[in-house]
Amino acid sequence: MPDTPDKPSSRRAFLTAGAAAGGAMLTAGPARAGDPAITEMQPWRRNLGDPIDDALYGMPSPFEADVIRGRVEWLTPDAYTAINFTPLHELDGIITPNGLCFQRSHAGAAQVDPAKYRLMINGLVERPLVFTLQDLQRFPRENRTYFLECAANSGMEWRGVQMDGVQFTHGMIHNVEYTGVPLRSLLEEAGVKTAGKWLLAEGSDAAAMSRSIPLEKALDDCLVAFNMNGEALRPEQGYPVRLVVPGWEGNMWVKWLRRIEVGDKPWHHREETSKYSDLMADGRTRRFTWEMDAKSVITSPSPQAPVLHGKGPLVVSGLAWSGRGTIPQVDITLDGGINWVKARLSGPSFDKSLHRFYYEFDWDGRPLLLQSRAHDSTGYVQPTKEALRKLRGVNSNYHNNGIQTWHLQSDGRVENVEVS
Ligand SMILES: Nc1nc2c(c(=O)[nH]1)N[C@H]1C(S)=C(S)[C@@H](COP(=O)(O)O)O[C@H]1N2
Ligand SMILES: [Mo]
Repeated sequence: MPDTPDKPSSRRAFLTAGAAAGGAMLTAGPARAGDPAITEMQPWRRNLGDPIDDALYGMPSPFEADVIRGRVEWLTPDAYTAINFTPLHELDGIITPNGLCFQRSHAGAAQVDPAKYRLMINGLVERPLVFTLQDLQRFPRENRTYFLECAANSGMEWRGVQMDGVQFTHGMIHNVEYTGVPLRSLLEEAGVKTAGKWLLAEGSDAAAMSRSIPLEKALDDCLVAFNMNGEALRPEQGYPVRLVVPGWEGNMWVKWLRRIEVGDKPWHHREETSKYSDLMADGRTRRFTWEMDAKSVITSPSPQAPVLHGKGPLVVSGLAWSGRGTIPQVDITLDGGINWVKARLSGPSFDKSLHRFYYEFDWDGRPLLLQSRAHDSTGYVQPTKEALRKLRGVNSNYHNNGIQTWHLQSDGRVENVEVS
């Protein structure tokens, strides 16, 4: 096994070791005489760049044009009841750029006029209220970074390997800094009656998405959010206002939020009965499985991010998260789960947010079975797919947080596989 990442070799150590071994481990090449990338005058040195007003809303470099959300045509009936996936293999750090956040919508992305936006709170309240967007923005607001994961993320893998990239096995997730008002503040304004124990959150899109949420969660950490990563929500993420339900399945994060009804029991609507419930092997159904269990995945190398540089220093990069807290530890194995070492976490460790991990080592070019395993702050450890199937059978498409295996081949290509 390579050295444990608890004491990762520094860049300097790489270079010294490389020099000792005759340069074999250097990551940088020697200066080659006549390299045209150095000797030739490139157009960007010879000519002026683009006028600064050419991009009043900035776009990525044209060389990054293939870093985009992805569709799986056979997965959903049409382009309105559909999903596209976050290109996790192209990203680093913990924040998902707004233009790359996966979208799951049941009736397309509503285009809501903010001047006509209204949020109603009704039901078991002292004072039924209607808020405009401006009204919401006069409450004290908070900034919080949370992941949103669809309960169906990795659902296509329940019965075995299916998708050939981390974008499609794990890309129904994004991680965003939200600005919003605690739902608690709005409920206090309306005055929840003693009998009020549940909320119905309803969207104003043509799908009229609606979910029951226990009052306890609403009072704890839910946000009525209007900004993502600093700017206004994108239309596909619920502009101008969406509900943020930290750590809980994405379906409950109602977009284009129009109404919150307070009641004394859950409503048992479609998305919490026939959908987003987990059919077990014995025919019974797990319901109200709101919390997202701890999970992790290596984003690079992965099938869409093969190793192109050959053997030598290799950076393994990945993501870990838990709907119940933070991620104090991620383990890595190179041999399909026989030996485990600790990964190196880098970046902020926010509650119910993505965490970024790395593992650096010298790859000798031999085939590897790469896996990552998350531990969360409650002590829970991410299970194998085998253990999950034993517990829950294979009827469900939801809440698959099993350990992912990537087979790194000698030529650098990577395959989605399972080990048993
Ligand atoms: N109003 C409304 N809210 C909605 C949905 C929808 O179709 N309509 N889809 C839900 C589902 S199933 C998920 S997984 C998340 C997806 O959020 P995103 O589009 O920002 O990724 O939004 C949820 N909120
Ligand atoms: Mo979802």
